[in-house]
Amino acid sequence: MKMSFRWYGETDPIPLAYIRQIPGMSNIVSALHDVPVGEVWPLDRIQALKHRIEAAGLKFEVVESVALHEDIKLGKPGRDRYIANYQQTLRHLAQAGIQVVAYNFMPVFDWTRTSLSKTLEDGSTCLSFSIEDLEKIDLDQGMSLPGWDMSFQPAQMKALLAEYQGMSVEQYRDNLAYFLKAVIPVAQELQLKMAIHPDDPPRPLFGLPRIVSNRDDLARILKIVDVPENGITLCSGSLGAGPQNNVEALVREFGGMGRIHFAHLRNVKVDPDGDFEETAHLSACGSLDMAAIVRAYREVGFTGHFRPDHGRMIWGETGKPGYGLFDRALGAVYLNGLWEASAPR
Ligand SMILES: [Mn+2]
Repeated sequence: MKMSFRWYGETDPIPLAYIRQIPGMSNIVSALHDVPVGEVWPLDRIQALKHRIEAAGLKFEVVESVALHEDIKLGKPGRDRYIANYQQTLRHLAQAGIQVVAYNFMPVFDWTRTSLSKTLEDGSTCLSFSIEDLEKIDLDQGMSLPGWDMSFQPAQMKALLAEYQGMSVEQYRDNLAYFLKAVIPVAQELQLKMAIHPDDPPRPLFGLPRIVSNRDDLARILKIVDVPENGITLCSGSLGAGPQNNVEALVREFGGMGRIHFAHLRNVKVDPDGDFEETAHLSACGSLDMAAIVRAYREVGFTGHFRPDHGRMIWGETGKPGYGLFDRALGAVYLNGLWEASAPR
């Protein structure tokens, strides 16, 4: 297991030097956040980012994310050009020594929350999701959350949502299959591992199709192109927010197949109705048994990257919600402890 930390590049308020001081931290997960979605990532810029990270004493082996242009998700004629660009980006990433590429296939919205600063009992704040609040969101006003791979103006979003009108789950699955059949062979050639991130949260939103929300969805996706390079970013917090999902069992099943290429680890406190809040990583703070999940990774022989996922805001820190230094650092240390304790004696 290699411990990693997401860093948003030069605009991230957290210095790499601080990340380097987290015990056991070896890797940075990042992306070229300023390249418009759908365009090719220039090789020299990927290399510059890598050198910057390496100069801080860290490694850059995992990219999160290379976002997909909506034309690919919608199955529009323009998708072939964007898929060709995607393939070229993968070639550049492989040339720069990247090993894993995370991406998602959520329509329009990346991860969705209804609050970015819900106050917990201890005075810290966290990201949270409430169905009641979701129903109050007026999409005509547009919507954007910090940390999304893309953002939309209200008019743009309205047009995009209209394009998804009537898109069935089956059609949407076909669009993912079309993408995978074009991209996975290239990844194979390059020895790059593709890792799809589950829907966050794993439930229907705004009537849009959702196809990466549970065990059967993941199994179906792996079968579309049944090679090791077609894999998963197993996000405990995303999948764990769905009462239908047993994260430990998912780690054992898909990790046992060697198909989990990247592990996001965080805890969530989930209500039976599907509302949830993101808690500290500790098992006692949320609904997930983090020790059992980490032990499952250990027992399936996981050799990929862990990263502490979203953290709370604590100790007066300000910054990108979910992506502060302090709580994610505590998460990394805790996860390292669980990993160490799960070693065979
Ligand atoms: Mn995640």
